[in-house]
Amino acid sequence: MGATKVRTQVAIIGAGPAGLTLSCLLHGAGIETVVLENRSRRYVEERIRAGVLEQGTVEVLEAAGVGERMHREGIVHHGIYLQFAGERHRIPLSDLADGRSIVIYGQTEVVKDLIEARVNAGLELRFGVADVSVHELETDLPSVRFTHEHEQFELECDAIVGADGFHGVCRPAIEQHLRVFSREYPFAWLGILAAAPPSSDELVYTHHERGFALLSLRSPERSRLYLQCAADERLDEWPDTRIWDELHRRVSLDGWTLVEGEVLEKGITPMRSFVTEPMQHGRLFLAGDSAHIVPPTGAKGLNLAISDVTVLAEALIDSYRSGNRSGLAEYSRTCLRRVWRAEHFSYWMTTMLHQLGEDPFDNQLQLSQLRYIVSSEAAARTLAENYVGLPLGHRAVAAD
Ligand code: RFL
Ligand code: PHB
Repeated sequence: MGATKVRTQVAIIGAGPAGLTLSCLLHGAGIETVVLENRSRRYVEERIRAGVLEQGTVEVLEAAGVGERMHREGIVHHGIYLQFAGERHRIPLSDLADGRSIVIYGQTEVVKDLIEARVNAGLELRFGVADVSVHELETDLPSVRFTHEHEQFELECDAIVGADGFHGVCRPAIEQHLRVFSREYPFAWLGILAAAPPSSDELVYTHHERGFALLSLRSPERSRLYLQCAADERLDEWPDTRIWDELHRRVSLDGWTLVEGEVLEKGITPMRSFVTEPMQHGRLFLAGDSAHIVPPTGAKGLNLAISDVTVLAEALIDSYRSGNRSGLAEYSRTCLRRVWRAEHFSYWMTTMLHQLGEDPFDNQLQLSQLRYIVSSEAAARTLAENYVGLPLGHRAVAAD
C-alpha cells in the first residue's frame, strides 16, 4: 500500500530543545509545522541533560511563550566558583559581564514546558515515529517519509529542519556535502542526580590531581554532580559509595562539607567536540546537536541549539513574509560564527580543568591559567562573558 500524503510548511525532525523551540517560534508567526520524534513523550521528558541557561536563551524561551514556570522555579546565579590547589575562588559573572546572569533550570523542564505548550495548542507533534528519511532536498518540494502507528506517510513541505541530535538521520543524509571537524577526549563524565540540597550556593568547577569534578544543582532539594572518569568506564564499576568517596576527595575543603543524598539517576557522558560545515544543504537545515557538539564543561550545548533555531526562525519568517531568502542562504554562516566561539570556549574550559594525562607540564600550564583567571580582571572577564553567553547581537557584529 502507498504512503498517505500530508503537507505542512516546515517539517521538524526531533523533539529536543532545538526542534520544539523552533516549532513554538514559528507557530507564534503563523507558520505551520509538524514535529516528528522517534522516542516516546515520557523518554524525551525524563532524559537528564543540561542545567544552565544563558540569559539570551531565557529571553528566547520567554518570547516563545514558555517562560512562566522557568521564571517561577529557575534559580538565577550571578557567579561560579573555580577550585584548584585546595582553594575556592568566586568568579563574579554578572559584575564582569554587564550585569548578565545565568538561570539554573533543567533541560528536562524546558522540554516539558515546550511539549505542554504545543499539545495544549492542539498542534501536531508525533512521538514514536519510525523509518524517518528525507527526500528531494534540492527541489522546492522536499519531503519526509516516516511510519507512525503502522501507517506510512509522506510529508511534503517547503523546508526540513534536522533537529534530530548527534545520532539522527538528517546529517548522514547530506554527509557527502559536508566537511566535519572533530576531536575526541580520552575521558568522560560520570553524572549523578542526588536527593540532596546543593552543598554550594553556586556551581563549583574543580581542578584536582585525581580529575575534574563539578557541583551543580537542579532545585533547592536536588544536587547534580559530575566526576571525570575514563572514556571506557563502566557504570557498574561505580557503586554509590565509590562516587561519594571520590567526590569528597576531589572537592572537600576545610570547614566545608559536601551534602550526600540518595542517588536518583546516574550516567556516563562521552566528551567530544564536533562541527559540521555548512549546516544546510538545499532545503534541509541542521540545528543543535545534529550540526555540532561541545564537551559540557562550558555549559553551551543547549544554548547553542536555542541560538541556532532563533536564527533559523527569523530567516524562515522573513522568507514567508517578504519572499526574502537571504537569511536562509546565510543561516549556516551566521550560526557558525557563534558555534566556533562556543567550541573554543568549551575546549578551553575542558582542557584547563581536566587531568589530561601523565605529563606534569600540562598540569603546570593549567594551574598557571587558573591562577591568572582569579588574579586578573581581564582574564576573568574573558571567562565570564563567554560563560554567560555573548549577546545575540554579537552575530551581526562578528559576521561583518
Ligand atoms: P537533542 O536534545 O539530542 O534532541 C534531538 C531529538 O531528536 C530525536 N531523534 C529523532 N527523531 C525523529 N527521527 C529520528 N531519526 C531521530 N533521531 C533522533 C531524539 O530522540 C531527540 O529527542 O538535540 P537538540 O535539540 O539539538 O538539543 C541539544 C542539547 O540536548 C544538548 O546540546 C545539551 O544537552 C548539552 N548539554 C548542556 N548544554 C548546555 O547548554 N548547558 C549544560 O549545562 C549542558 N550540560 C549537556 C550537559 C549534555 C549532557 N549530556 C548527557 C550529553 C550535560 C550533559 C551530561
Ligand atoms: C548541569 O547542571 O548539568 C551542568 C552544569 C554546568 C555544566 C554542565 C552541566 O558545565
